[in-house]
Amino acid sequence: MKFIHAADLHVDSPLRGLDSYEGAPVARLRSASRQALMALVELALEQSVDIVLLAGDIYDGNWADFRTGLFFREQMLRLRRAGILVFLVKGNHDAESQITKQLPEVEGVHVFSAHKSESIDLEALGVAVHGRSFPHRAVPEDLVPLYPDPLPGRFNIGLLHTSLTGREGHDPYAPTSVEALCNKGYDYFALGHVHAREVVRPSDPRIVFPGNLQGRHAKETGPKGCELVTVEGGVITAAEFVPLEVVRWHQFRLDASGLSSVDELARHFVGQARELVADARDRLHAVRLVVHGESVLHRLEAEQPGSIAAAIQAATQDLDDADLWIEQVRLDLQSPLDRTAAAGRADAVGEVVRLVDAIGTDQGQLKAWFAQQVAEMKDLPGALADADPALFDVDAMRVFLADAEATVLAQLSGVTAEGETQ
Ligand SMILES: [Mn+2]
Repeated sequence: MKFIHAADLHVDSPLRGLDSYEGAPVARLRSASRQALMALVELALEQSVDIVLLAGDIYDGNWADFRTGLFFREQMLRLRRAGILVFLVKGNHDAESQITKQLPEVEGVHVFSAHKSESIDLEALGVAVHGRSFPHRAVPEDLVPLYPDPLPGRFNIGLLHTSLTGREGHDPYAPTSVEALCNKGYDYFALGHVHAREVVRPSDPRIVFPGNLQGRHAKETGPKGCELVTVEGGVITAAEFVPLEVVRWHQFRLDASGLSSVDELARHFVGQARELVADARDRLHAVRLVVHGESVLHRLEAEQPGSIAAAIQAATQDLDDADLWIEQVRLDLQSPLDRTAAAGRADAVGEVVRLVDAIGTDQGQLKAWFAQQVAEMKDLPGALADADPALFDVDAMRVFLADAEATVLAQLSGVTAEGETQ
């Protein structure tokens, strides 16, 4: 007996803000959640699995129109025609109260009730599936005690949308503990909700968050996909993760230490980018890049803002053997100045470094300085202009201070012609 376990499909999840990125592959990004579901169906057909389990958040929210539901239904029919059974629970995003539009149900696709937990006994497969859907977006109680007892002589699977004991970045819904799951007496817990894959417990019972099927933004990085599990004689004999995403997100730090020209930067990036895509050439790679390190490129950027991002874009144009899109280039560069030596200098450079040291080592001064800088920026974008400077953490302020120092020093070095090693 073989089954697939997936969760958090978020089909047709809206991707906000894409229009602000020039050259963004908008159509490919928008269709990625559908393409990943189609890839899941193809895997199920190829592997001739018996069951597909979907552990909630199939939809991101109420459908904008019926096309979202019709697309999902069409994919379920492909499974149905191959005799594959589907079991699903609704999660917080697609809770019963959230999805107001309805379509005729598909025979062979079992949607667990939101009002009571149920068990489905599949005698021919030697499997029992237990589950319960979310009635509302917020489910504060532990649902596990309400799940039925295991059926004797069956491989018992619990299908559950839960934050478990809490996971960073995820709202605490249907919280429960590993201990509670273990005490239930099931063989496998097919969990959903947490978008990062996690094998919570490898066996007795096996407890898995498969992660989402397709990353939706730069914070959902790396391979995304489903679990493919084989059970023989009531025992798991194979379990593997199968990547299915069509767009892979990356957050990538490029070390620019010691690089002294945009050509060097471009060459360095091309080498790293080729490695990044090497094990998955057949998909789009979306990259959020942080360029860091001590480099005179900082001075170039201060003199000609946008230089580094443009050099990276240019390098990407040269990469005709990789399907790569740079979502964003962030900078975390330092000027290669010897600050200790500079602090002893009698000139303007020494004065700047001493002033920055004084501000940076006194949190009160640092906060006051930061608030003043923000107040002086008249043309901040709306959301940022309304942000409270007190909410920024001290480390973020220090990065901002170091950036200001480097900018001032870059300008000064043009006047004094010393302090830079170029
Ligand atoms: Mn969820």
